[in-house]
Amino acid sequence: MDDIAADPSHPRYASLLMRHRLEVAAERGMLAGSAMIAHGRGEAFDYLLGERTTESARQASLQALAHLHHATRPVLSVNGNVAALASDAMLRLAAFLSCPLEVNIFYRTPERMKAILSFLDERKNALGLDVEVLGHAPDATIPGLKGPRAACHKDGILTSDAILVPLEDGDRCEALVNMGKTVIVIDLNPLSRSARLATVTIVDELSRALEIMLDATEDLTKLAIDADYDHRDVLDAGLQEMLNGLKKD
Ligand code: PTJ
Repeated sequence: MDDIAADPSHPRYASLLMRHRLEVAAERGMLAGSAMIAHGRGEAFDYLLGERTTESARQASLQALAHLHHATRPVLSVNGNVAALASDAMLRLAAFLSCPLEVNIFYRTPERMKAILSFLDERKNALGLDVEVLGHAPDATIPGLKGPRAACHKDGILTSDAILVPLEDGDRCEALVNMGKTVIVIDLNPLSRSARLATVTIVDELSRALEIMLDATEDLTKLAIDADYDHRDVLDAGLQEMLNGLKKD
């Protein structure tokens, strides 16, 4: 899957690897037509961050994990880009949390759902993980949304109390927040509607953010929900890091 021509010592290896994963996913029919545009936008913001995890993003990732760990019914949502870029990490996180992973895509077609579900199944078997993967038989709708993008599972997204939605559309994020859930977004764009609306927003590249969360599962002693956590402050710190990056010569 990750057999790319570039050498791991290449300074932009991580970025090349992510692009390769998207190309493979596109060939398998997993991606939306606008997936590459969304990725390019993310890359541009990541460039401003210096393609590294900032202190505020690390703080947000740990807070996100604390919320998911202490939730009664956590769920991890997976769209086409997320499946392409970080299936293994999402499956590992779901295994740690003993929670379902639900495929929930914005540009929903039966073909794409099938392609993503089959890829996740392959990765789950390759990793030997026991994770419930939902999305195949939606039996509920997210209130406030219309059309196929509202479809979800009753035992998954609908009744979850905390949800991780990386790279999420603003409308859907708003609908999930309106349902009273703890909504955790991973989005490199600190100005996006999803980033502003969520309970916790991680302004970091998806695979880096997930790596931090997975590393943190090794030592649960530091994993407490911080009652003083200020979402807007942390988000603004992410934006400030980018502005500082622009000022560097
Ligand atoms: O598979 P589907 O049908 O659900 O569609 C998925 C996409 C991502 C195409 C769809 O949700 C979409 O159009 O998303 P947006 O509105 O473009 O938002 C995606 C956000 O994720 C943007 O703000 C990007 O900056 C950000 N982003 C893109 N790649 C990454 C990222 N953030 C973190 N890590 C990334 N790798």
